[in-house]
Amino acid sequence: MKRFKFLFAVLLTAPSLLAQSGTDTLTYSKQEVLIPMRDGVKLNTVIWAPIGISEPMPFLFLRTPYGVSQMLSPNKDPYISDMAKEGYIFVFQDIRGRYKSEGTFEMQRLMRDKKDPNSIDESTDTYDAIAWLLKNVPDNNGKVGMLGISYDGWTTMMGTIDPHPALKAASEQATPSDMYIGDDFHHNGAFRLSYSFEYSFMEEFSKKDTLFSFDKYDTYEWYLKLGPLSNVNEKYFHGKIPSWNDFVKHPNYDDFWQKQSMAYRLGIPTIPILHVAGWWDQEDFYGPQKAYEVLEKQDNFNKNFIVIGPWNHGGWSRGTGSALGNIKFGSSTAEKFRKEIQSQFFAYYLKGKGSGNFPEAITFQTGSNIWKEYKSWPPLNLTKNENLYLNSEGKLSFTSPEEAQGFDEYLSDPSHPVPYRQRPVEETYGPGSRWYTWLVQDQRFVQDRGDVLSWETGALTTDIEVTGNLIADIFASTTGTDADWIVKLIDVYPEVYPEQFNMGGYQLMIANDVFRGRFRNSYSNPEPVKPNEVNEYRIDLHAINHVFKTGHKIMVQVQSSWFPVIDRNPQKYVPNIFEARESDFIVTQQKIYRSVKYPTHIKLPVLK
Ligand code: PG9
Repeated sequence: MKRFKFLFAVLLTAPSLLAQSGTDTLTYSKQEVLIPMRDGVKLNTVIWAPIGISEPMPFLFLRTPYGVSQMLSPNKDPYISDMAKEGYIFVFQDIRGRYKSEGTFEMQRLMRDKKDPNSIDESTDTYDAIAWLLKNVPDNNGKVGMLGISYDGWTTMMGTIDPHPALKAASEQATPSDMYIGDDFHHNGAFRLSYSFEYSFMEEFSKKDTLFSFDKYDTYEWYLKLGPLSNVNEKYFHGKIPSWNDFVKHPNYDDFWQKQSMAYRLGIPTIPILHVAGWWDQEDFYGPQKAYEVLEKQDNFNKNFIVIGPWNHGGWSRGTGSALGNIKFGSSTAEKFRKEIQSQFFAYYLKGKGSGNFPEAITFQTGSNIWKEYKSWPPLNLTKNENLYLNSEGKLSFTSPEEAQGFDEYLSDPSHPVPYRQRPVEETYGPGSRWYTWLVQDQRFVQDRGDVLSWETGALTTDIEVTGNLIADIFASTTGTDADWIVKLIDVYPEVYPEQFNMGGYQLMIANDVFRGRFRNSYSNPEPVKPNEVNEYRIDLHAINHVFKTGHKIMVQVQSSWFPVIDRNPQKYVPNIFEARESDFIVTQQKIYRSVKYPTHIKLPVLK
């Protein structure tokens, strides 16, 4: 995540001093150096060292594609300022091919061939940088911690693979874990068009972040006019954006995506890792939970931890975290994370301070707005699965349907796709963008569309606490030969809500995801859907920890487009959607079943 783009630049020559006023802040010196890697490529690195401290200090190391020269002094950057007061040597590095570093950038570079002694990857770059720092930076205590958010979380994870022995702790925060299944570029095989288009251009057009220049403020309209995805290279990228070429070349879950995934890369954990995720992370919600899960299976020394809070992408690194959009949490959740969780984690493992008694999982339970601790994540034996069924007349209930033939239907028209957020859909990272809070937008903005179906419970007479993984079990048919199914689980606030008047009747998404029908049997070998055949789609809606409060209602919405964050499914099966022609996009009729034979439902882990 590019955290620093709104912060003003600090221009310094190396080395220099940054005087701080106040009694509880340290003074840091800044030095910018080029660190040679094993293949001779030099990586630009900024070192902020505390001045006038008598004991040797550990390093906190962050590696990023987003440019380190302009990053703020650690005691001015809210993400790390609490730790800056304690004293660390902060090291920020431009990864290969980005900003002032030499070499070539490769999006989430694959792992090196370990048989080739000259091969490199992000792990060897981390290793080489640490070796250099230990030798060349005075007054270090020989210990290194790594941290970072999103791409920088991913580089943190890469640093933990074959780690340098001095690497003693790491906190990956919102790392992507699988770009095909659940993170930035695809969800369940459905392509995240606007994000992937804009991000790949931003990173690969030049060495420095560059926003694509849209000729429309409302990119919904721009992407619609774009037409089939083949127009991207034909009209704009001309084959010059490597990641886009990879998207086109690898439409299915092949070796390329599998080898990128954490499941493929990670082995047995050898150092303590704190994973951090946000419930409303619009980019990498799946990633940190997956990385935690993969390592947890082999965590023999019990040092794999997870924290999940009420945040958007990186929301824990800035501000108080007492609200997200309209949603209030009643306390400063981000400040608590930085002061009481992140700082203490590194203080213990890098300085030996504190008890080291870290709970396995800490989550902020939404709805009730309280912090929880669990011995495992998701917790075992606390919940039982209860099914919430779609019923006739838009009703949702814990009773299964009795109708023999029940279904609801809508037309899905690729020339009039459902917007994923309220228009205008500003450029993702562009001025005035509401990208950052779209997951908490009031879903009433689409409820009246004929191609969005809703089912709702009555007002709840008791609180319902849901903790753990949700599955949507959808029975659906289409008149086409492919279809997308988007499922949203929504907390509907009471119509009159005196605690916060603008939340009256608010439809807050608690869980959601999209599934591309062609992948119902395999992500690697897609198959056409048979027109009018009823298929069962089991869609992972991921984990939640939420209390649906008394007086609220629960709602489920289903739709077949989410544009332009998800590309339009042509709805006529073509082997590669990136090569679909305009004429392949067809209007289809979708049916969602709610009958004895086909009881569409959401499986909820409800507190026993
Ligand atoms: N979500 C961004 C990203 C990470 C890794 C790969 C591609 C994109 C980020 O915020 O860094």
